[in-house]
Amino acid sequence: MQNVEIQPKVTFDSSLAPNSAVAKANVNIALIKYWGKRDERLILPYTSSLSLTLSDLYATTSVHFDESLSADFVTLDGSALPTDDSTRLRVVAMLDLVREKAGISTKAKVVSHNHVPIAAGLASSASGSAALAAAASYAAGLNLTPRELSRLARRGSGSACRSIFGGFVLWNKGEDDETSYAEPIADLFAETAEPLADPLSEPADSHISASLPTSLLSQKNLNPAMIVVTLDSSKKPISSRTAMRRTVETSPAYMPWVEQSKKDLARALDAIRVGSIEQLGEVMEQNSLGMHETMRKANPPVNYLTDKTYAVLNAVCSMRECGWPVWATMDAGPNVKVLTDAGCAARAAEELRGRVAESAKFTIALPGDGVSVSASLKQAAKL
Ligand code: 2P0
Repeated sequence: MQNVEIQPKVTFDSSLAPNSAVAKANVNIALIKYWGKRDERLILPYTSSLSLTLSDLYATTSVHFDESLSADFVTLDGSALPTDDSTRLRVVAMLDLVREKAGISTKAKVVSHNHVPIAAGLASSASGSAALAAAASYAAGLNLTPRELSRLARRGSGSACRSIFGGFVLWNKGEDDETSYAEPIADLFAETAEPLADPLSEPADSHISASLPTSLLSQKNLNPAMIVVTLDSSKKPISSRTAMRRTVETSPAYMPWVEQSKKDLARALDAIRVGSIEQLGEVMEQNSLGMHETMRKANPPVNYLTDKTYAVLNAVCSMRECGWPVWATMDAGPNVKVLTDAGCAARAAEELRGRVAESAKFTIALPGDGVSVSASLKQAAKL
């Protein structure tokens, strides 16, 4: 099977009317997780994280700054959001950041659509915040670089900074607002020159790119796919923002996980470098289980995983024992994402379906592109 061609960068179309823009951003799944902030206002994380942006699961957002508006007007999936709605307040906070940077006070109309089926059980905050940051900054005339755009998206929702880019993406935790941003692994691998002395040594904390080699770097042998196993698509009992805070404040397992996460990240980057899906899958699964362990030890405990989750996990493990290249990762919910090779994803999904007694929905997702801002999206997005 051929590698999937993806466009990791941001693409802009300069034919948009002044004051308005439409952006499309894909969801991303963390392979090495972001869990916990050391600065809540700036959304600076304790750990660097690594994700895969997925295709065909995305948000589209249009922003129009309009002098005739007396307040920001926000619609989500066709419904106008009430003034005190928490999602609307987060949108307005992002608009305020953009207005401050652009030196304007004009109110905006924001129209956003999730093209992530609710039944997929995937969080849409990353794609939604990334699309909003891209559309709003473009409409306000800010000529942001992709890195600046990633930093801006981070302020809306941490994981959104990764949805700015396509393919494998690294979020450097950084030290401050300026140094905490995501970048495509494809760039990282193309830019750096020095070989790694020891691929398992800890990466430089805030700037992992500095420790990555160029010459050996190739993603040729990796054709990743994600099988999304949706067990439950209802709203989570506790928001990830609240659960993260509680974990940082009360879980004795949290700081050890932060330390382990540095090693996991180095191992995952090395796996991508050498094209080993086995190594990537193993470290991804362990990192996710470790994150959930930190939550279980919080006070009071947070438990997103259910009996159904464990049933799928057991099936994944038993498939692996039979030689299938499948590894599981779970986020702030009971659903399971299974990393596999795209060449066998359809067969692996069928095999897994046969082994899981629970009723579940199976979706196969391939790597997707970075955010795009384009006039032609307007029609496609029905905005
Ligand atoms: C991640 N998650 O790395 C992790 C793994 C959930 C589990 O990022 O508070 O919506 O807006 O920064 O980005 C979900 O958290 O949280 C998340 P905020 P976000 O994908």
